[in-house]
Amino acid sequence: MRNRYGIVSLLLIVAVALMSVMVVRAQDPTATPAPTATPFVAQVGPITQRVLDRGSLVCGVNSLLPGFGSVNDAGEFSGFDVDICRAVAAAVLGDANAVEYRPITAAERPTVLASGEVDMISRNSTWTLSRDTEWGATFAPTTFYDGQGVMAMADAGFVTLEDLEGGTICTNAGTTTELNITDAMNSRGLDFTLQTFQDFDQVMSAFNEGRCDAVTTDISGLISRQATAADPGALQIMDLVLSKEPLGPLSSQSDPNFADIVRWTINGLIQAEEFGITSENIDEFLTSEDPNIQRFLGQNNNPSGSYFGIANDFMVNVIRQVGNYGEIFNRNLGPDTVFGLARGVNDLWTNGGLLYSPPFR
Ligand SMILES: N[C@@H](CCC(=O)N[C@@H](CS)C(=O)NCC(=O)O)C(=O)O
Repeated sequence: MRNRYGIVSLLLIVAVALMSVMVVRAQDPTATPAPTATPFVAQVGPITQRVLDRGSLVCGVNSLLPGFGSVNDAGEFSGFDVDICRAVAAAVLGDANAVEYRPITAAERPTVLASGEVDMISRNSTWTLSRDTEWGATFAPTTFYDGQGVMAMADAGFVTLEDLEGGTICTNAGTTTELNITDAMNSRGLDFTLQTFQDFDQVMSAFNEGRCDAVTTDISGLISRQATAADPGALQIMDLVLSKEPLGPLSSQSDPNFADIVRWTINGLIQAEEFGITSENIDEFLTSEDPNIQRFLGQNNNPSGSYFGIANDFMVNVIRQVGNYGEIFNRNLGPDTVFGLARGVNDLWTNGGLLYSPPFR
């Protein structure tokens, strides 16, 4: 009994002591104020600002990879990676056509990113640890999950890497491809000669002249080259996947605001497909009662693009002018194109693929 009174009195003493400290603090003008939530104010970064000032986005692209990035005789660029540049221009400037394309080789990527010659790169680029750090890059979410393959003449009848022992394999310089093929051959104890060229046109010329027994690069690149060759049936993509090649856009890590815009534009393309919002039906969704869709499209005073200091309804511009991820894929690479690619792993997570957007909230 006595013990219980003791505990109660001790608790009372502690409570009174705590209250007096709180009263003293409340009266003391020098005491640190209790933290209160300050409203978030978006800071537009230097790359976003220069895009806004210039009125156009400078995008580093491939000009030699039909389906992903190529240029026609009229100087017009098109392809899956090119559409990603267009989506970012629509997000920042409200105009998907406000893009200056800068064709770059694989090896030029780190230099043009560091010099600020381009605002971003969308050029079949693999996200790796060393590039993320050494290049001072921020990679956006992967837009195309790929792997490295090998292509040879169909009549050579090559099936495994062992069939290439002692041969010459060709690829382009400054790529993940060089290291992957070297690892794959060395780990099997297979001798070979690696010959690299500045770009893939040169690789294919050497191959067609019989100076390479096989060429190696991303499977998407091989499919592109095979589909646009004079005689596609003469070429054979071997049934091998040598590596993981998660391809996507990148920008300089010096501007996290711009990198966020690129990141959420890609997420938005994926999310739009998941919601079933397309360039054709976007207007019907503007009056949607669904709070998730209102937030996504920045309707009904819900913040969206305002988080980055750009148009609050940035995703409306993107979807209306460029379409959702599925539209971009199908237009450039899908069953109705010469490439005839199936979605495979590049499908939404809800269809068994790897594409998954974090929530817009
Ligand atoms: N994804 C790899 C390879 C990228 C690459 O350069 N691929 C070749 C073949 S698909 C290419 O784009 N060639 C065209 C060129 O070099 O201009 C990387 O990021 O290093």
